[in-house]
Amino acid sequence: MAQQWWKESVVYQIYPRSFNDSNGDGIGDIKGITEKLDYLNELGIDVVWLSPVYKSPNDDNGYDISDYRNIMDEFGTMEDWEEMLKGMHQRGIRLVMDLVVNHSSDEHAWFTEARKSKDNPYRDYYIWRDGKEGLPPNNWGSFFGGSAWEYDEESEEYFLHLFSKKQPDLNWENEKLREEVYDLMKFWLDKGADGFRMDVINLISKTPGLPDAEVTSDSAFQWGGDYFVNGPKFMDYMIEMNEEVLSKYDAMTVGEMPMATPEDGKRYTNEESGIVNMLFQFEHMDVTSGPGGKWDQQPWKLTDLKKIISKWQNELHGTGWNSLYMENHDQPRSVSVFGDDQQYRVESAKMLAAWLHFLQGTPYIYQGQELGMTNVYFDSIEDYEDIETLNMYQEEVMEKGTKTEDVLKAIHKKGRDNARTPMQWNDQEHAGFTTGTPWLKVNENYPEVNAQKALSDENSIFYFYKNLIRLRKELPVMIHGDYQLLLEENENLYVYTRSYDGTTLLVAANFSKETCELKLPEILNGGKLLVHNYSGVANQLHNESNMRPYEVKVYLL
Ligand code: TEU
Ligand code: CA
Repeated sequence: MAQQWWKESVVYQIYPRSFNDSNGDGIGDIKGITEKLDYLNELGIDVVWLSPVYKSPNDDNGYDISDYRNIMDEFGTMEDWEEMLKGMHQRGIRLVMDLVVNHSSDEHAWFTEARKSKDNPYRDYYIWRDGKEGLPPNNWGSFFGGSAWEYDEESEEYFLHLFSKKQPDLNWENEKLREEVYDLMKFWLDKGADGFRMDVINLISKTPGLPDAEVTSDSAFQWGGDYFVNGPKFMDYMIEMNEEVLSKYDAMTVGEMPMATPEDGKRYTNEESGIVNMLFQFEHMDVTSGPGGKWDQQPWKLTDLKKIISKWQNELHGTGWNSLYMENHDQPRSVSVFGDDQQYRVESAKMLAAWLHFLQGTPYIYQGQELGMTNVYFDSIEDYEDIETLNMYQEEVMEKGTKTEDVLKAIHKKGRDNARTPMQWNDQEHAGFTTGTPWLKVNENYPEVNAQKALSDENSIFYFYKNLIRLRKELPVMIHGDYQLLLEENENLYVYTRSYDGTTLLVAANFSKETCELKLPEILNGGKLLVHNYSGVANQLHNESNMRPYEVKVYLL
């Protein structure tokens, strides 16, 4: 397969609101990022994906954009952005911006115009329909609870919003709207941005007629995904976007695609006919979800995770490409879900890091993951900020009468604020994130878990990541090797090999608190130890050995 810089890169995601506050207003900002560029450079990452910094009323923390070409006041100015970009480029770090164009904010000028009247020139930038006898146009539910439709009193029609009612969906059927999107993409690429992470990009095409969803629950609203996930014109729009914009730049693209299957991934990232370089799929994140969906978190099985990861690894090998992630601003902390955030926090954070970085694909590190930051367990709903969490709480406690305690438990497991607590820089007040009052409380484990401490300890999770990033530059097998799963049925050990050009990597990871026996085929012997998270590991691979709790060892054969 072709060599591409984005295959060889490691990406670091910044959620600006929670990263670093430079002026003491309690909110992270762009100058705060610039102050920390040396920290990122020390880690060795190649690309930053920056979550939205555009003007926004912050109904969904910047994922509701009211002006695509200007910076949110709380985050600073365009000059601050330019300075940040310069600082990144000086250090050889590329910048990927967040492109949120399935929807805008209802405070975007297009929407304030559109809602003025049915014949306003911007009306058709959004999706409007008549209600049905006092009810919404169809039965689709929104991702954030309730109907996906909101009635507009003034113009007497409903508009579609797959997310909050302050995030009206854009109408991609409209050629003018599409041109606007391509123009704003060019605007940022011309300013020097190096690519885009595309928010829920596979939801932009809706099936004409917007049919009712099948009724699968007794809730008032249903999952309408059949009529907007990978919709009928999705490919056409993306091909057009590639022709009009992306083909003219050396830009990296990653499409966030809920519900995408490996077959979809293969098609969308195909080297010749694909529409994005890589995608974010959700299958492995959903391995902990029960029949009730994301808030119904259940004990998970390693064999299920193996099936999912292996399917993606094998399906895309040689034809497409994928991103590798265990965390982002929407997901709980990986060490709390897939590792142990107590006794074995350090061991399990390192294990997860090595296990992920040796797979095929471009690895993503979410801010704080390199410190082993954990979930947060606030005991009152008052301390939470995320719209999805607050809407769900409202619905469950106020409307359905579910016990507060049970709802909080679900939030502790899966709430998005787990990832959004301020970055822990040091053991000073508010973890050094701000001199003011942080917009969201700091996790109380900051005296133990913080960057300053990590930087002064050569055995820290931080330096473990740094080493993985460095190895990627030295070992083509990490990028090009094929993938083979071993010990498929084992519920504690995840073992795989990667092979390329006469070199084989053997990765053995213990996902459990038990000490386990690792028995490998006899030919897997010798070589040399490359990565380990415990001391006293044999320098050469023996086909029979022990794996301590959350131990990981990687050999180069
Ligand atoms: O997320 C879309 C998405 O599918 C989910 O991860 C979503 O955040 C939620 O967990 C559904 O239950 C993207 C962004 O990453 C997210 O932050 C935004 O809220 C959302 O789109 C809308 O822009
Ligand atoms: Ca600030």
